[in-house]
Amino acid sequence: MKRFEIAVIPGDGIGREVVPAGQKILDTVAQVHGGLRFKYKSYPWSCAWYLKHGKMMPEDGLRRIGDSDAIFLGAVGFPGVPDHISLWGLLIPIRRGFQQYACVRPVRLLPGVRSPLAGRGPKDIDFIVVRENNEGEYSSMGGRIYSETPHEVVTQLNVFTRRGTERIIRYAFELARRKRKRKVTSATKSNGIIFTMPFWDEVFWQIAKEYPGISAEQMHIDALSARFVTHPHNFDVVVGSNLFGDILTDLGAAIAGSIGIGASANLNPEKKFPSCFEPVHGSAPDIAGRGIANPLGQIWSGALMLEHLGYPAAHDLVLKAMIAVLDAGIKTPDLGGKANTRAVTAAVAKEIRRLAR
Ligand code: GGG
Repeated sequence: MKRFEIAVIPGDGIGREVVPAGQKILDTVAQVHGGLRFKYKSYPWSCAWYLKHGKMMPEDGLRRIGDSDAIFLGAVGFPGVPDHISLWGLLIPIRRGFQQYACVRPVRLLPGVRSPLAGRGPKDIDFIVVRENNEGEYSSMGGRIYSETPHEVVTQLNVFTRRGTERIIRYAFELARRKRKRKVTSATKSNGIIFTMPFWDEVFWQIAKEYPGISAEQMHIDALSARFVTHPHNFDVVVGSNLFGDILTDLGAAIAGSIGIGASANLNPEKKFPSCFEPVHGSAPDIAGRGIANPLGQIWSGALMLEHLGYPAAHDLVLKAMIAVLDAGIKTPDLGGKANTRAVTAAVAKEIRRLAR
């Protein structure tokens, strides 16, 4: 029996509703597999925790979860705590402290889901965005002087290291090779951003030479965003900086039907540290507590965790079950359905059991 210790951080808002759904599916997979068990340790770190303790997690938070096999996270952020406090107090320390430099986010229109793009079907939208996750525009370098005076000056430094840029671009090409994808598209903006982005382009083309079997292209982020809408079928793997990757994947989730489905893996590819699996969506305060959040983003993130832990067939099983449930019309309101979180989760679990028989 293989046992995995999972650090669970439900976080805020709908994170507290969809994380138990994801755990239920992981346990269902473990049951039908027979040789796999998950042991969870739950941590209450969140905005509510911040309001009590003045910080998002304890000083030794990373040490407490550092020995786990993976981290299963819901959503971070809630009204009452500024978003930069919650993000920099919890999510970013996890991503950086554990060198989770590759954020992998599949963009796939699943059968049974309608894209807002007219006439597009599952064959048209099926690609992966690789987001740099440790540096770039998400930097704490910069400052603010002469606050609240007419002379106020605010700067924010973008940080692109050679090591960080090379490793994320190489990761994207390696992923393309492993997944038998034909092309890697680089998100850039080297016409307007004159130091970091020409450097990003230079590294991209250097690394591209190492992969003669995979075609490469670069596109300015503005044009690339437009082409997600007009030509989504043209993409296989898209690699972008921290900010570009974040924005592109909200857009990606939207063209794939709903931000509620988008899944994400914050990976430490070397497996020296635990990786963290979380949906693309945030805490959705507008629907939190109503039991109608779409659990599929969290469930799919759990499937990515299974793949990372060495169980690709279990990943495929979860995806197959999700597709069957969507095809049967069992959907939450964000997808035009009437089912609640619990009903969708129960249907996926039932389908997993049926498929495994
Ligand atoms: N489930 C992920 C989550 O809560 N995300 C909130 C957010 O704003 N994330 C920004 C980011 O991923 O950089």
